[in-house]
Amino acid sequence: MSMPKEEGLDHSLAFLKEGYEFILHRRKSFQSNVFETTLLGKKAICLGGKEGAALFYDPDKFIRGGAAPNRLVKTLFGEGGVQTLDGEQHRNRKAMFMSIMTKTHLQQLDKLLESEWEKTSEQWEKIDQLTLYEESQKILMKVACDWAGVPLDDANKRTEQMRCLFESPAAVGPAHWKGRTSRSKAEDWIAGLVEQVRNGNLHATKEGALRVFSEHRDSDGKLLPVRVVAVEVLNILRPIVAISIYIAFAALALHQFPGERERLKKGDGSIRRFVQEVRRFYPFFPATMAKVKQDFEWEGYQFKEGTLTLLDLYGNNHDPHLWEQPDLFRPDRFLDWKESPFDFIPQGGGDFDMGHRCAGEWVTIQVMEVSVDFLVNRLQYNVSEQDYSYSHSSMPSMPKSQMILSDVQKTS
Ligand code: HEM
Ligand code: MYR
Repeated sequence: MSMPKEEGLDHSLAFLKEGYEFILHRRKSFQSNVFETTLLGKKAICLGGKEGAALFYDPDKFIRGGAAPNRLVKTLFGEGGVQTLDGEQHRNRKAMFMSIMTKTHLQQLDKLLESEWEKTSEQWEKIDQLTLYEESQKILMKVACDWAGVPLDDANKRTEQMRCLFESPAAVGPAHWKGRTSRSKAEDWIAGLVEQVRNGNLHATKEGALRVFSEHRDSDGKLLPVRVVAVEVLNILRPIVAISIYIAFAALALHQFPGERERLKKGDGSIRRFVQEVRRFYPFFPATMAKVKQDFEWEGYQFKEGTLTLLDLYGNNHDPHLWEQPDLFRPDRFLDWKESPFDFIPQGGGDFDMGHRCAGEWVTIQVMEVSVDFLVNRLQYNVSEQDYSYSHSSMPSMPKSQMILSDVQKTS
């Protein structure tokens, strides 16, 4: 049987224009969770739905090596990082990441974050207004470095480098190139620290990523190349700073759905539900990519070895077959959510240890919970008229005015 196929030479332009909704639009019009298109001159299969996600995360069917476009590897991912590994190498590397995600280590992160919010928001009382997106990045970078055992040499410069890494993958022209330069500078910085840890000149905390990754051994018992350790430490620092996008969206939701804010303030409904709905509702990571490992057949369709395949992360979070009225912001939907690893997948799906699901999903939820609690219960502020819109095509998306807050006061 032949797969539903979008005719025409190339659909990269439509992808740029329709952005987050590109795959879901076509899933709806083909009435199919699998279809074929052409992106960047190459045949690509798009998958969605719970079954599509389950298939995508079957390691016998798909591999990551060679799947991510160069512009993503050169900015967001880095070369030789966990995102690009398969099989035993991936299992070993992923275990390294998950080993730092213990309950006690996550509690330490919580404490660091709370105290940084405290300190910083005191400073905010002294200024007229601030941009939450930008200011929360400074908080997050400071906390991420403390947690990872990384001495932060120049906070502003390094925070900007992290921001460029996640803002640049889909950008064009200078903004994209700035991302590539930021990567090499940030890698140089961390590589220098890895060398100091290894030769005993820097005593980084025992549980932090810098020390754990510097001392980690692969399945052959060898230390990782210095550059690869740098890439992996950045795979902790960068995404923690990227949570600033979700914090800005959470502040937008608190502003645009004041009833939900009131409920949180009264303790009527958990912060967790609200945070989950922010992660479901707003566009962030559009789709993830893999390649067909070897020829196979699924639901009568042929998947040919080497074919690029995209999983519709945003689309599954907005799939009307999986969510009632998906385009409404309704945190209570999480009260009876059945916890499938394949429907709610803003940070990837499947299994943490065996698959490529985001290693930092718990960190993200926790950081958002602490931050939302602060915004709702610890601060008072005004949100003046500004552009609250956000694009469904520029990636990553964020509220256009980046959430400007004014007259911030701490509540006692
Ligand atoms: C992987 C999203 C935060 C570390 C991923 C993937 C997505 C994602 C979509 C790929 C899933 C796949 O390909 O199957 C996000 C979003 C975040 C976030 C939207 C919000 C800011 C974090 C944080 C950390 C982190 C805070 C670390 C503390 C990682 C790592 C991987 C990953 C190491 C690679 C996992 C692997 O390949 O096995 N993330 N993430 N992420 N994320 Fe996150
Ligand atoms: C991180 O790993 O730093 C967290 C998330 C950053 C997301 C940035 C999204 C950029 C758009 C990627 C385009 C993918 C094309 C399919």
